[in-house]
Formats: sequence, C-alpha cells, structure tokens
Amino acid sequence: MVSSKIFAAAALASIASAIDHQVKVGSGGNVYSPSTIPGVAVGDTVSFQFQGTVHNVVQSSFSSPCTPMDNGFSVPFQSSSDTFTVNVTTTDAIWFYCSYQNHCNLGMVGVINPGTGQTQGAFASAAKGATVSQPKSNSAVGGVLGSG
Ligand SMILES: [Cu+2]
Repeated sequence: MVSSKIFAAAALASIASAIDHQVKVGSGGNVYSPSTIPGVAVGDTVSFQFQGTVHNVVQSSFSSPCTPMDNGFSVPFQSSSDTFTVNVTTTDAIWFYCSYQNHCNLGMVGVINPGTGQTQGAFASAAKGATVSQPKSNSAVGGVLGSG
C-alpha cells in the first residue's frame, strides 16, 4: 500500500504543477499572441483562444510550414470565442499555422518549444512561399474544443 500512496502523491503533484499556456488567436490581426511559446513541459496544456475572427490552428512541421502534419492536431475554422486546448506530450518543437486563406503565408504561424536555430521568424520566412493546405478532418483532432 505504501507504493500506491507514493504513486498517488506523485500524480497529484504533476497535476498541481501543470501549466496552461494561453494563446490568443487573431487578436489585432492575423497573428497568434504569443507566437512563440517556450518552456512548455510535458503535461502542460496550450489553450488557443479564438477572438471572434475567422482562423484555425493546424499542426505542421518546420520543413513544411503550411501543410498538416500526419497525426497532428487541427481544428476547423472558428469565428466564435471558443478555445481549443492541446495537451503537450513532448518537449520537441511543435509547429502550427492558420490554414484560412493565405494567413500562413502572411506569417500566421507559431511554435511551442522552439529549438536552436529553428525560430518562429525562420518558420514564418519559410511559410511565405509555401502552398497552404487544409487539414483532413472537419472536426477538432488532437485537442479539445470548448466554449470560453
Ligand atoms: Cu488566420
């Protein structure tokens, strides 16, 4: 029974220390604010908070900035004030973009846990001339879409 108590305490500690990193989507233009989210630990969440203008969030890769990543997260276009929450399960860089019209080309891209030499600015530069592709799913994938 001692070991199960230790396990329960460790589980509680990890829940208590998880941080929700909030990102505004389309606040003041075709941007994520912030567009670079460093220091996100495994077990933390990132909440993309839509602001009433049409945008979405689609996970991609550094090498293909405006193309959905296989098995990545995505959410359909939102024009409400809903929130899309993603659980972070890696400390590797997580790249994302908006697939509405040419927003990705305009620099509506972001990164969770950028790596050395792979910054949001470098990603945005690569995104300028990229073909913008849509996610395969018409529903939220890899995260939870909720109100508020
Ligand atoms: Cu957008």
